[in-house]
Amino acid sequence: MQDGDAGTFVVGDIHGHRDGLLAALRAEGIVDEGEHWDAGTSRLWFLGDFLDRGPDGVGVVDDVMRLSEEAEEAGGSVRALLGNHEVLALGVHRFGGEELQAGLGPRSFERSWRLNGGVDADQERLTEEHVRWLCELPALAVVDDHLLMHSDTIEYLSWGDSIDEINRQVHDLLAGEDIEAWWECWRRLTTRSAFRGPRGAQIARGLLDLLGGERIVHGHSVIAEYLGLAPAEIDGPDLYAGELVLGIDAGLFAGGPCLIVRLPYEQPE
Ligand SMILES: [Mn+2]
Repeated sequence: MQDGDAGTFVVGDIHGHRDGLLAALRAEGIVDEGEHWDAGTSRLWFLGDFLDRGPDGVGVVDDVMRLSEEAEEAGGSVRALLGNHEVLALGVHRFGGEELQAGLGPRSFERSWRLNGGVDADQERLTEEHVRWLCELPALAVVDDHLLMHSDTIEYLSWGDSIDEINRQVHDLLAGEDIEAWWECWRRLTTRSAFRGPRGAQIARGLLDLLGGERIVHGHSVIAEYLGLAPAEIDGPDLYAGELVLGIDAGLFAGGPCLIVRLPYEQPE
């Protein structure tokens, strides 16, 4: 990539599909044939969900950690948000099959992780360095007037009413050993579809007014399911809710493409 092409890019849920990610980054000119950062001063944001559902979640985390170092040396950046599957897999790493107390029948991180595409090889290969890096990921960020979030939910607001406060609360709970707080984090980040439906635009507007940014960009919810299509039929992100919200998860794990979206996104004619 020529440095005049530098920009801000976002990519959604990789879910262990390392080959699909690297192929998409090569096609966009963000990495070279040797899979090294080739995007100069560009900025690349991952919206979380590196782990589970696919063969090589830890390999994806390794790539993102490596690319963030390479990008920084080139004057660019690679950053990432926390996804619900990071909380789930880290919850298994920390609490294993420990049962939660109150509730509706037996619950543990291990049981939920198994039901949600957990991959044994990821647990075996998670190092303390990975765990530290993942636990430091922010839940939310505003970049170039875009509010970046993993999940299309307003449950983030249960941790605070500013990005700094929400990120601090999530960071602190992941630094702690309170299994109930961890579980609430997983549960909240697993909710979705807050900006769909007749009140979607109004809810998105309220969230932007509170947290900042002019447009929400999220992953987590596979576009094809809202459009009544198969994931393989998707070829771009989904701009909806009065153009206030951009969904970028095209369902790589389910046979969809790995979308790498340049911001600001402009809807094709
Ligand atoms: Mn997710």
